[in-house]
Amino acid sequence: MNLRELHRHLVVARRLDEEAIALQRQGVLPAYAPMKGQEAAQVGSAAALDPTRDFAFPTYRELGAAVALGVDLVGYLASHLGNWHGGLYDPMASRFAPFNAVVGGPVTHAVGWAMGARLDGTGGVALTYFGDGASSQGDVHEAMNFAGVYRLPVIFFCQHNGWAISVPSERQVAGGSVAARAEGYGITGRRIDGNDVAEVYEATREAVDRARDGGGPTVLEAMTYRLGPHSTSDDPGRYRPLAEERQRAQDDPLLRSARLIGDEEFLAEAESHAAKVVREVREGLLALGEQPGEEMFSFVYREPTRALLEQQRRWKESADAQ
Ligand SMILES: Cc1ncc(C[n+]2csc(CCOP(=O)(O)OP(=O)(O)O)c2C)c(N)n1
Ligand SMILES: [Mg+2]
Repeated sequence: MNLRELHRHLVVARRLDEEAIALQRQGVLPAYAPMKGQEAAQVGSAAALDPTRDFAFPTYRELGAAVALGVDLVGYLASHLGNWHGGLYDPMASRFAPFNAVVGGPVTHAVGWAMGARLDGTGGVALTYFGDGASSQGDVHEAMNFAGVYRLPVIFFCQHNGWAISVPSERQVAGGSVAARAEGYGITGRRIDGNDVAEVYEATREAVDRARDGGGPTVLEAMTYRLGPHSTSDDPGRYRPLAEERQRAQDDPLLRSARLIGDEEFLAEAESHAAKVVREVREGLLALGEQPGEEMFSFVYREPTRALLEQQRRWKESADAQ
C-alpha cells in the first residue's frame, strides 16, 4: 500500500472517530474510546496484514485498524452500542476478532490463534494490539514467553500512547521500553515511530514476513500519543496538563502524511471520501434498530447449558409480562 492509500485510511479513521464521539454525545452510543493521534500506528500495522490469511486481535480502541482491514464499519461501531452482540461484523470474514475490553486479553488469544495457524500450516500470522498499560499485565509476559518458546507467527503490537487512563507510562513500564523485553524472550523487538504511517507499515511488513518464514514473533513498540480522553467518560484535564496535549498535537500523524504528500487536490479528495464514509456509517448505524432480545442467549454456547436455558425461560417470562 502506498502513502496515498494509507493517508486515505488515516482520514477516514480520524473523521469517523470524531463522528463516534458526536454519536456518543447525542446518546446513540453509550460510550466510546477515541483513538485520535494513534491513526498511523493502527492503519500502518493493519494495512501490512494479508486479509486472506492473517488475523488481527484488537482492544477497545482500534477503529483505525478496522478501517485499514476493510471491516464493515457499521458492524464495528455497533460494538459500542452496548448490546449483547459485541459488534455486528463477521470476525472470521473480516480477519478481525471481536473487540476486547479486557486489558491484555487479545494478546493471549492471538498467541493461541498463532499456535493453531502453525498446526494447520496455512501460513497465517496473528497481530495483537495492546497498550503500554497492558504491557504490565502478567498475561502479556506469559503470552510472549510462550510465543518465544514455540517461535509462533505472532506480532505483539504495542501502542505506547503515554497513558493507561490516568497513569503515565513511566508508572507502568519499568525500564521504559516494551520492545526491550523481547530480548528476554528470545524474540525480535523494535521501537518505531508510531506517528509515521510509512515506517509503521514497513516495520510491520518486515515482522509479518519474518513470522511467515518461520522466523518467530516480533514485539513492535509504536511510540505515539493519545491526543484525546481515555473514553467519553474521561476528563484528561484532571491528570495531565493541556500544554502537554497541545505540544503533542503538533506531531499529528495526519499532518505528517499530508505534508509529505503535499498535493492539495488529493488531500481534499481524501477528505470528501472520508465525509461520504462517515455519512454512510452514521445512517447505517441509526438504521440498525433494536436487536432481538432473544439473541442474548443464542451466542453463548454451541449447546446451551441447563443454567442458560433456565435464565432464558425466566427472561422470556418477564419480557412477556411487560
Ligand atoms: C484486566 C483489566 N484490568 C483493568 C481494566 C480497566 N482498564 C480499562 S482500560 C485500562 C488502561 C489500559 O491502558 P493501555 O493498555 O495503555 O491502553 P490504552 O487505553 O492507553 O489504549 C484499564 C486499567 C480492564 N478493562 N481490564
Ligand atoms: Mg496506553
